[in-house]
Amino acid sequence: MSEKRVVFSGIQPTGNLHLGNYLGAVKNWVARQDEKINYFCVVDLHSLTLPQDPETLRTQTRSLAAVLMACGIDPDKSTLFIQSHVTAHAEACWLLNCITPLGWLQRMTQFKDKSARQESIGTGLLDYPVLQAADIILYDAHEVPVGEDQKQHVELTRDIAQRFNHIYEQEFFVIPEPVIPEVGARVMGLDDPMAKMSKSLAHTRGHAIRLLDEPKEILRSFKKAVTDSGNEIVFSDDPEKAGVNNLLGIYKAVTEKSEAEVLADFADARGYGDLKVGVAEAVIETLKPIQMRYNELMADPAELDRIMKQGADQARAVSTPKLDEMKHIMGLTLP
Ligand code: ATP
Ligand code: LTN
Repeated sequence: MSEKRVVFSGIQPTGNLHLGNYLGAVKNWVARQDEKINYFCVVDLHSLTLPQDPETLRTQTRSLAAVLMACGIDPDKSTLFIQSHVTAHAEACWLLNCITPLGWLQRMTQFKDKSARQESIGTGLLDYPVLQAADIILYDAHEVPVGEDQKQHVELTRDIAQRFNHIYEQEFFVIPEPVIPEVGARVMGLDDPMAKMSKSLAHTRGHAIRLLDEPKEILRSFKKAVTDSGNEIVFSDDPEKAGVNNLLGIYKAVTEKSEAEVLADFADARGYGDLKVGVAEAVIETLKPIQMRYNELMADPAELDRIMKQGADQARAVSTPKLDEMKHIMGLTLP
C-alpha cells in the first residue's frame, strides 16, 4: 500500500487569482506535490451557488485551470480537473444530503454571511458544504489544505463522514484533516492592511495584486499601498505598522528569504517609497514566468482541454468505484 497521504483541495472559478490565493494556497500545493497524492479541483458547481454569467463562468473555469498549471501544478504529478466533469461529485452530494441534518448546514457562518448579502437564496448555497464534503470523501483524502475561512466546512465534512460510518457501522470514509497555512501566509489588502486580500474585491483598484496583472499595474498598486506616517521598516504586530508588515511579508514569501535577510535588503532604503518599489520588483519577477506560461497554455486550447480530460479520467477512475460502494452500502442496486 502507498505510504503517501492523499491531498484534496478546491478553488472556485469566480474571479482572478490574486497574490493571497497564490501565497496562501497554490504555492503550498505546488511545493508538496512530490510528497503526496494530489487532487486539485476547479469547483465550478460550487460557483453556481451564487448568480453567474454563463459565458464568463466558462471562460474563468478554463482560465483558472491554466493559471494553476502556470503556477506549477503539474498534471503528471497531480490530478487537476474540473468538478462538473466528474459526475460522482453531484451524485455523492445527494447521498450525503440524505444523512446530513439541516441544522448542521444552517449553522455554517459562510452560509449566514453569504445569504445575508443575497435577496433570494438558492438551496445550493445552503447545501454548498455537503458538495464540498462529497469532493473530499470520494478520494479518501487525509489532508485538505485551505484557508482559515474554510476550516468550519472541513470540520463539517468530518462530522458527515463520521455519521455515515456510524449509521452503516463501518470505517468506510477516511476522516480528513484541515491543513491551514502558517501565519504570515495571510496576505492583506494593499488598500486596507487590516482586511484579507480577497477575490471578491480583486477588481477594486489598488486592493489586490492579481497574478495576471501587467508589471506597470503591479508597480502602481504597490506605490499606492497604505502604510503609516513613520519611516521604520520592521516586521511588527502593531496594527499601526500593518501596512509595512504586509509588504515585508509579501517580499519574504516571494523571495523565500529569512526575516534578517529581508531587513538587510532594505537596510539602505530611504523610506517607504524604496520599500514599495523593492517589493513590487520582487513580485513582478515572481509573476513573470507564471504569466508567460499562462499565455502559452491559453494559446493552445486543444492541449488544455486534453489535460482537463486526462484529469477528469483519472479522477473518475478513483471516485466512481468509491461512489458505487457507497451506493451499495446505502442499499441501492447497481446497474
Ligand atoms: P472570496 O473573496 O470570493 O471569498 P478568496 O480570495 O477568499 O475569495 P477562495 O477561492 O475562497 O478565495 O480561496 C482559495 C484559497 O486561497 C483558500 O484556500 C485560501 O487559503 C486562500 N486565500 C484566499 N485569500 C487569501 C489571503 N488573503 N491570504 C492567504 N491565503 C488566501
Ligand atoms: N469552499 C472552498 C472551495 C472548495 C474546496 C473543496 C476546498 C470546494 N470543494 C474541497 C477544499 C476541499 C473555497 O471557497 N475556498
